[in-house]
Amino acid sequence: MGPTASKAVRITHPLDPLAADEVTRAWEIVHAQPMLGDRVRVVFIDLHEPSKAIVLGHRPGDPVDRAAFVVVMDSAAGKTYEAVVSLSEARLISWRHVPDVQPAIVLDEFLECEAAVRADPRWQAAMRRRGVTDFSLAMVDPWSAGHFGFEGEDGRRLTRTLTWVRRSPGDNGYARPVANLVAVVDLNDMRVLRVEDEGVVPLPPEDANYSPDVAGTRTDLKPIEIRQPEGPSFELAGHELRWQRWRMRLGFTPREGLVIHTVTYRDQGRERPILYRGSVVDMVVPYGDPRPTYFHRNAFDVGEYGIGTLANALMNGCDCLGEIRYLDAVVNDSRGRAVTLPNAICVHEEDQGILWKHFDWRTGYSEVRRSRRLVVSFIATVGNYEYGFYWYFYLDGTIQLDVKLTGIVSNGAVRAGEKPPWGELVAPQVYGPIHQHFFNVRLDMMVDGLRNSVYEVDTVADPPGPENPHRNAFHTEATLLRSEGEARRLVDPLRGRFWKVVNPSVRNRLGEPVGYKLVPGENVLPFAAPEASVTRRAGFMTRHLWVTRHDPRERYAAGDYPNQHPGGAGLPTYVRDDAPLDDTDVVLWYTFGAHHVVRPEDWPVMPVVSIGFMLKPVGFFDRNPALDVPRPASHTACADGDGSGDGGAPCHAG
Ligand SMILES: [Cu+2]
Repeated sequence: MGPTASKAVRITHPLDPLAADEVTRAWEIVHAQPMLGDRVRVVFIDLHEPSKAIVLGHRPGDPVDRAAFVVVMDSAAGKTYEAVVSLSEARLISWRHVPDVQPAIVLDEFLECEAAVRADPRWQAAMRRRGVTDFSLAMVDPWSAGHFGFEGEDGRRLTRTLTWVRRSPGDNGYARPVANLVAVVDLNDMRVLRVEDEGVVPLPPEDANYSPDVAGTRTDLKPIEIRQPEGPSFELAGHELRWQRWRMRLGFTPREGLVIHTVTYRDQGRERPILYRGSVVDMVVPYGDPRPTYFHRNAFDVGEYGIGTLANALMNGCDCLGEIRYLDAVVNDSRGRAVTLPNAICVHEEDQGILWKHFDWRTGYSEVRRSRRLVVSFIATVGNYEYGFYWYFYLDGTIQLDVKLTGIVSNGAVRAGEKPPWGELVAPQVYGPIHQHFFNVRLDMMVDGLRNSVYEVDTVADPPGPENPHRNAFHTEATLLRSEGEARRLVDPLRGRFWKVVNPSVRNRLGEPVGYKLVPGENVLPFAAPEASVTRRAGFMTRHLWVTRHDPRERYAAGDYPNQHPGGAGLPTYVRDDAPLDDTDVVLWYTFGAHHVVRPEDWPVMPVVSIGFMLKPVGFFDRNPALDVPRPASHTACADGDGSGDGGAPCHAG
């Protein structure tokens, strides 16, 4: 990855992500600020999103006013600044110093930090004690430092680095964790402050490579081909994506990666809004081992590293089958240059089994339809882990987000015969501590308009009594979440709990307000105590659902600057004013946690684990909106399509 020449892209919509030349121009304007010294690092250059009124009022051909939001560090002064730049007028709109924060760690810092640690004599001595003399084979990962109140750390920009060793330059170095060794680095001075060595543990004996020449290739898997001879059913025009009744815009930011904007579904000639903006706005991975080199592992991969900047170029290996269209993503580097990540966003369609079916066993009449989904995805590599973010749109109005976790588990070395209580062995003398991955997705809803209300719906058993003589009765109870304080909720699968976003002013043909429900998937709560640093810093993970009244300044679940933040920022602060929520512009923030008890089968590369949730229409449509999906090609061969009951064989397509 490197800076690319800026090429002019025609901007047609206020939500188009910044083009390369816009990133360059934004930095040219900010760079001219006299307050900045010579040593600066640009953290994020992002679209400064216009107001909803401007976006929703935009008509094709209207002029587009463009602005960028820039976060920049003066490394020499240890100061962080935020700028808003008008690209249309080529001028600075605002400029402010943000005191006492540490922005995300940028890619250059990764590389410079590794070089600084490798060159440090104290770290070198510790490596020699472990029998390692070729320091070029060491991989030094700059784990975010967290906030533990240690003396001398306040106000410094820090990482706590962990070391692994390759056997040779192409080797998987994560096979050989260096136990008990942490180098604490000041990133502004790019200097190793101290090296903590808790004692030598031998390097694990085995390699963990996974290329075909090591792992072999099975030969009995016959090809599967997905053919779409007439091309895909979607249309991608710039960043606007249309598929079936769906229409949306695709965005991308260096911090969040993929953003889904202005999702609508065309229903009986009406274009009906559902979601104004959706993205994964933060995540955190708390680890359960209390010992040195482990306790501080709680990476906020979105807010502390900028997961968009770490997106894979899918030209170098894509998991999608069929007719694929890609979008490049433009991010910035630490010098303020535009970096184009080729093929960062993948768009394609997938067959998804059966959509609906009924066989009339009296008449032999059968109808069946196949489900298909539109997939919009990107994959990011954060050190040892991969995260794939997959948005799915279905023919029946369902939206789904799946996060796919893969890559290499974070690990440590143990002595032969030793097994720590806080995790599992994955290979001889390699240990994977128990941990969790909490994601938070921000869903700025607009179900048939901006004014919505949110209900929690539980199923409860009726009490015994004359109304319930057979004691079988149960029913749902919907509770309006009246304020931000009330709307801090937990999942409850034993009550069949879901949350429903309705538009009280729009009714379906049955007289009920139209709605979409958030259906939780697998979930869990954190095990770190309320007083633990990570719990304070990632307050969002203590509740599965948060609802806020829309405020354009409230964008990130763990706050604007989670790196080294002492805690309390983000959602716990956003809801402190307990704003009323009924019939207003609401934002849902859903936290979902993957609980990872590491397995030997996760080694050396972990098979994908999926976690996510669905948004499903509930009284949004008057009936199943997918009745008109055409029959599968094989249908007529097996169904008695005329309904005469004269003996067509039942169809088992699928
Ligand atoms: Cu994991």
